[in-house]
Amino acid sequence: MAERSFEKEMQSLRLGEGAEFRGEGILAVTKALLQSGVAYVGGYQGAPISHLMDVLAEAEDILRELGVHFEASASEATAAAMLAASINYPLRGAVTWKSTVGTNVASDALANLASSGVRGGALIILGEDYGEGASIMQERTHAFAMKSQIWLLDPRPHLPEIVRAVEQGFELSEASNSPVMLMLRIRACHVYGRFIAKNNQRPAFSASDALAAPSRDYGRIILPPSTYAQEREKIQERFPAAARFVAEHEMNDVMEGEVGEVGIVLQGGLYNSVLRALELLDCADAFGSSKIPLYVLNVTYPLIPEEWVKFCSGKRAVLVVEEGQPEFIEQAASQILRKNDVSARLLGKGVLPMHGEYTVDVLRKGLEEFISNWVPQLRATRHFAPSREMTEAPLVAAGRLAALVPARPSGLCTGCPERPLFSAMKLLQRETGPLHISADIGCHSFATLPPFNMGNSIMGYGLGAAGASALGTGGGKRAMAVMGDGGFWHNGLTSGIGNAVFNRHDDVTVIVDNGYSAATGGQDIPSSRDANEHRQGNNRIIDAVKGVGVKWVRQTRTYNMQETLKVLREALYTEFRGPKVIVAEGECELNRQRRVRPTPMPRRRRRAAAPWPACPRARSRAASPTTSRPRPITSSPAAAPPSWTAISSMAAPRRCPRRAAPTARPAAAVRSVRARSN
Ligand SMILES: Cc1ncc(C[n+]2csc(CCOP(=O)(O)OP(=O)(O)O)c2C)c(N)n1
Ligand code: SF4
Repeated sequence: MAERSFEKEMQSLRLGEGAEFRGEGILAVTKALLQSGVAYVGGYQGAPISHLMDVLAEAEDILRELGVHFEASASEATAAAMLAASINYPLRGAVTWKSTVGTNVASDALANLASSGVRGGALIILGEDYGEGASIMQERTHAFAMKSQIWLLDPRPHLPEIVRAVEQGFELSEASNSPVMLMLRIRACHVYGRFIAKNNQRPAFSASDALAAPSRDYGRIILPPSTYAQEREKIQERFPAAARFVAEHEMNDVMEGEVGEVGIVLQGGLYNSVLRALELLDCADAFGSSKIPLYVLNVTYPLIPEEWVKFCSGKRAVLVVEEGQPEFIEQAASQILRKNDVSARLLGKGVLPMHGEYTVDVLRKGLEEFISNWVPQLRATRHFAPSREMTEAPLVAAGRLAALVPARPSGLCTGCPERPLFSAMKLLQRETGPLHISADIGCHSFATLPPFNMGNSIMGYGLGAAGASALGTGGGKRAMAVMGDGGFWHNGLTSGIGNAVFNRHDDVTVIVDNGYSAATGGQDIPSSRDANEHRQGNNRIIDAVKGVGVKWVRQTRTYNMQETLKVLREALYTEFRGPKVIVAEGECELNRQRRVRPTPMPRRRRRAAAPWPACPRARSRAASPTTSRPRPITSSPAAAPPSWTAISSMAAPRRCPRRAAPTARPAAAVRSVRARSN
């Protein structure tokens, strides 16, 4: 269940030639894919492209009308492998995920794809989660692009530019037989704007065309000796073809300025912030006219030496604005300029910080230093309008704000089913002393923060159980691991649970079964109880766990803390040797509110939601017999998995019958964690 409905916006995806499209960057990407004759699309949710997956899922009817195949992939590796269809056939395909984490997961398939080369355009749309507000370790996609020779687009955050990047991305891919990455920063994903639409196109070649006449070429398979030829092809043919395409189609922008002696080279994605910083220094206006010449790299890999030489020749100094480290572009630029005897002084890191997001404030400081040192005449003529400085000054100084407003660290929503689970784990440690807990990615990772303060490490999505591997057989106190249901299906079933069985671990894994990929906005996963009509949901976690050989499995309701505590205690002290898995059920409260409250969300597309009895007494009468005991899963489970309503009636905590029905409660009472952008 996606966080919000895009039903209204869906209409704009049908706009035809000449109509004006207005909307968010993410939606523009979807429209551009349809205009480009894409044949198949896949991906995995994660900020800042979760909305793209939501939009695509909601646009599934439109995609089908056009003959476009869409998949909510099982993982980023699955999505990347999907691009194999473009190796042998002129099929255009696009996939999307959060980078760099998703790119890490996908990199095996990506490296093989880049070696094989593609016939049909292969576009990888990446949500670059770097900087303030990012939710992952701070790294750059640039390194992946260079190591596998995948071209990297970083367009200006401006809708016509984003659309152009999608359309030209496919063409570039086909012209150079290489995959292309389209990097979208958080601001680019959510920027609003407009562009003139074109007609949507059915794919020129379809999957059925491919299946009717399968094409096979050993030269495209990543085994020797093909791989040696592919490596040569990459360098001798594909790289020059890409550089030629970028130059001939003027994918990068040069903006002339008043002063010819200096220049600024910047990543396209930083254009809006650089322009604003220059404006604050009175060196540009809000409409894009800069006194200092700009060379905007909408393509950051490959770089085009001739363009650099042309832009830098005759200049005394050039500043490279490149966010993050290492300074790949600056290093390459210094080589280009040195080899071509261009004497312009190259500046970059040092004037600007080596790490962290280049916010307008950071850029303004760096640009001010650059301008003062190299074109002081611009400073001498500048006159800051006092009103402008006032606008940028914080309303309340940061120090005072800290004293006035209590810090609000991330935390689980009010009413979150994971709260009682972690409370039980905390109570358990009063008896056992501190336990080693290997944590995972998802809402549950916020248990590492107050008030729970538990979780010793996080190794990646779905890797909670694997993160406890080295401690899994030690004897004595048992290690514990936590894993979300999303992470479980993404890879945890094999990397964690299957591995624990195979290696005879003796540890305990708690799988948090809240029914959704909750932290990313509530997308459906294979065990979602009411997955939409295009997906096969309700695949039970306990069945999968037993299927890979776990003998000790228990289920508990998180809201029933006594039951949960009992199961946890049993798992830690049982004589049973082998991995122990506890499936802790409790529907994500935020998504539950969306499910039960009356809402204009397009329900018709979903399977009929389970009825929600207005009165808790009626609910308990309707429910199957309640038990206050942990339910060992030793025999075959019931044929039909229970709905959320039925589950939430089992062993539910007693509640006052006079309490208002959930539908009457304002949904706003539950604070969204989506703002934390996972
Ligand atoms: C490799 C990777 N892919 C995607 C993400 C984005 N992401 C962060 S949290 C999350 C969903 C977690 O779902 P689940 O495991 O069910 O935990 P929940 O949030 O529901 O508690 C995803 C997909 C990521 N961090 N890493
Ligand atoms: S989104 Fe759902 S699972 Fe996540 S903290 Fe909120 S209620 Fe809990």
